[in-house]
Amino acid sequence: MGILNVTPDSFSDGRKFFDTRRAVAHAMEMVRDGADIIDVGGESTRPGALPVDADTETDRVVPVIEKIVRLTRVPVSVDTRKSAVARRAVRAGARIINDVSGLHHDARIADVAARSGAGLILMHMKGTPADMQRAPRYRDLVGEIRKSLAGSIARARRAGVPKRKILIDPGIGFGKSFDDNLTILHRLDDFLSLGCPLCIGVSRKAFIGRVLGLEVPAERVDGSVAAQAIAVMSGARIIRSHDVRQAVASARVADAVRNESVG
Ligand code: HH2
Repeated sequence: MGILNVTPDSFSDGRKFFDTRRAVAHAMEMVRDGADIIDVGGESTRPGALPVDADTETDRVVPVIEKIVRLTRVPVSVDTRKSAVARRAVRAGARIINDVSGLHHDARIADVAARSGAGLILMHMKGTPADMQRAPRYRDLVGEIRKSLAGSIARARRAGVPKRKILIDPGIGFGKSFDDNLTILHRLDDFLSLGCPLCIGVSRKAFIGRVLGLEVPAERVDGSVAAQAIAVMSGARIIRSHDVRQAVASARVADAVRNESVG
């Protein structure tokens, strides 16, 4: 899953694709690099980010989605917490809704997914982007995340989203300490028993910077590739990445090792 942030303030690529033409060109570059999904977002959810209203977010993502779906068959997902944005994005051609709040911000996202037949990624976040990195603490990290994701899955099912349309994501960097992120990666297979394909986003994130002593997100690509290989080896099915060419190579090698077959 290639990341396309149409925002002025995303932590790694803010401003870079804050222009429909450049955003679409980057989407097509990611398709050429092997992306199987393009994830379009119009609101940064980095720690401390300020929320964006639904109209502003819609105006950022809808023109980009409309253009991408005309140019490629590769499915588009919309990275949003808001049902109004999800509804417009799906109407524009998005086939997956990626909700980083796991239906905690706006539960009507599940209705949009149910009615449209879109896939639904339910991510775990403790708190909100504004406060999630203020000393997050867990008594049982993996157990609490699993329980919360099970609750999100149940909510989506009650709204009529079929289980086969639901994916889960433990939410690396969303209300987790650096060590928590490492534990989640180490124990990723503990989430497989929830019965939904696993999506994971480690790309250029701060915990990789901390391990390697790298302040600048764009310098964290090599470290991200290592974490992505570990994630695939542990059973992740979707890798959300800024650097698609590298992520595809690492995923293919890790997948071959996991299956003990060159395919
Ligand atoms: N991470 C980010 C945003 N959306 N969605 C899923 N499913 N999983 C993730 O780990 C995830 C996500 C944050 O990264 P990015 O989009 O690069 O930054 P920003 O939120 O600053 O736009």
